[in-house]
Amino acid sequence: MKNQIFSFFAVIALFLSFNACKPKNTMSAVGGDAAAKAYVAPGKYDEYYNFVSGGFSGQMSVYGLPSGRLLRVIPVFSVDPEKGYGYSEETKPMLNTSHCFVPWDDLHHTELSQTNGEINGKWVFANANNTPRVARVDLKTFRTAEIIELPNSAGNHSSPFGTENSEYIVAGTRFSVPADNANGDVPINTYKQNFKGHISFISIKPENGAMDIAFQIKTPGVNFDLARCGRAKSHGWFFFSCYNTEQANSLLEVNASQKDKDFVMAVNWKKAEEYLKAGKGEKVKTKYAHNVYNESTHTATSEMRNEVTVLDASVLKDICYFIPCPKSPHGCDVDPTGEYIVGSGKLAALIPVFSFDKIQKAIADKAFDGDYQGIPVIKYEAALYGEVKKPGLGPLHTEFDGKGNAYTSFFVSSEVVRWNIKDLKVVDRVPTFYSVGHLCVPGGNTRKPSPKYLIAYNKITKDRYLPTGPELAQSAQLYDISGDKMQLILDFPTIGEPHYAQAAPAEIIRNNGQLKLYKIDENKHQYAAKGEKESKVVREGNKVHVYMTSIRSHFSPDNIEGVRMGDEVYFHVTNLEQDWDVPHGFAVKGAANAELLIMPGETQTLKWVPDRVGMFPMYCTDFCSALHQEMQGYIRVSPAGSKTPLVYSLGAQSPAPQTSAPK
Ligand code: RUQ
Ligand code: CUA
Repeated sequence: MKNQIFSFFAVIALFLSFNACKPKNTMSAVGGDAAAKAYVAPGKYDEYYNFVSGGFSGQMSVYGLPSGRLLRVIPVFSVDPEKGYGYSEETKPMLNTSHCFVPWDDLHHTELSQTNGEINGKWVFANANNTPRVARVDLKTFRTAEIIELPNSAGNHSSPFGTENSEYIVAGTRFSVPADNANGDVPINTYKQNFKGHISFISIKPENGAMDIAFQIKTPGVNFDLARCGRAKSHGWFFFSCYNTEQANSLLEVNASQKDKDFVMAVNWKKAEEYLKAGKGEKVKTKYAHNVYNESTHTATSEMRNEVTVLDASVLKDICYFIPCPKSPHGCDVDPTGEYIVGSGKLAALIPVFSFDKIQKAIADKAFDGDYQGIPVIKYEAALYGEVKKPGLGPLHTEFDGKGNAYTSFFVSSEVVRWNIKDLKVVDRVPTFYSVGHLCVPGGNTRKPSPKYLIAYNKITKDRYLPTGPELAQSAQLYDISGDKMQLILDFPTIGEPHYAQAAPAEIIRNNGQLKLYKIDENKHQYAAKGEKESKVVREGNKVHVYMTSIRSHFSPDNIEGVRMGDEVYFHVTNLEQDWDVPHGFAVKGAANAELLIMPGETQTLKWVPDRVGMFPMYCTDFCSALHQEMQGYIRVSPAGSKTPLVYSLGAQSPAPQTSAPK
């Protein structure tokens, strides 16, 4: 034990000392022509969309590249008062889970949908790490369209990673835990007996992206970290990195760093599909939420599911194989040809590159080193193509340029290293000025990368920007990788901690049929008012429904009286505009949630429970015309039981006699 603790401290000391050696001459890092390379003139469009995870902010942000300009923040797993997401009655169900309404999560990875191994510009998927979920964002609207919760999982880190035709989005649990239908009330130190891993295969409907958990694979209890699909020749396979094969349940920084090698798990998902068809899956009771936003009713619904089909990898012997991989692997990346699988051991001094052909041969020859809890372990040498020697310290993630090069991030030595996949020689290295995490080459996870830029997303910030109190700006760095030497051309700050990001050529997304507005006559919202004539106020017991419209520059109605203490008021605001980019906002004094931001043709609802008698102004929050400041109104609140009649009006200097009969 003494020895182990010593080696543990030695490793930590190594980390700390490298961390501390910040590059000294940061000013000279950017050459004179760099600014021109990242410059996008005012009014000109960027070449790429970059979808960046927001980490603990729970959202995703969209940047233009090469400018690094922030174009949009897409709320996914966290409420967002800027857009009313999670606050409006229509979007609240999106954040429902089997636990309850969960307004926050930790979003680590983004994954663009693909056709034939190339980005198709339809959807971008994202994972919730804490309360395991996968979301689908529609790239016609840049909005979260669907969220599915993952049963039998905890810490959904190895997620969401897609197959070449988005047949599946795959998610591996970080924490192994007792399955949902097993007794979880067991001593924590019974990990080895009671804790299991689960990998979810979420099917994606090609027509509309609809998600469903097709099956899960049950594995021994380990931590799954990251994953990549096989592509081209290895299509039909999936590769996951796993650590804590020691199955420790405490002080993992020591106890899960014991073994020399952990595993990459190779999964034959085509085989799993066959077993599923043959009825080899077990239907298991559980509970998980499935939330869908309907674009014609402008309303999300949340449905609770109670069953999932599980294939047991220790019984169905030929769907999962373990490949030894040094040491606590993090990234597990597959090159554009599908032949090379790169494992990045955080504590390893080399990078192993596995060969898909050799893995297939090893399986055929049964070149196994026994098994790990019922899963065959392929001999390291039998799967290995070769090792990159002395590449750097703390390898994390690898991307590819499609020209035979791989790019690996090194957290400890703070650099990006370019190496040749065939001869495994280091070709170039460039400092990152931060402790770097993920990398992104546009299309770097596809058959056809677009190898002009590389972006490094940084973990531990150093002082590259003006200080902002105890917390410094999170950051990304952009490199030009088109030449022989990688060149840093831009730093840009990010929202939340960026983890993985993907980028796509702008044309693919710009021309995907972007939605400019919701057609008013296709609005099927239950409480839509499709013209001012339809605007009204209706009392149903203590619920008051305001069918309100907005158009430049007034609400209808804009005077409401007869609301009483004890009422719940629902403002259903329909934006009657039919021009691109003319949203209206809505806010009322004392509202305990957020504003609404309503797109042209859309209906959104704000629930408001008045807390006192008096006069409450409401107004439009989005500057919509020269008379935006005139876009306002009043609601009068009377005491409970008062006889003030319910009246509403527009343009009347005294209340119009449009009393609506109480129901
Ligand atoms: S990661 S810690 Cu993707 Cu390197 Cu989350
Ligand atoms: Cu509508 Cu400002």
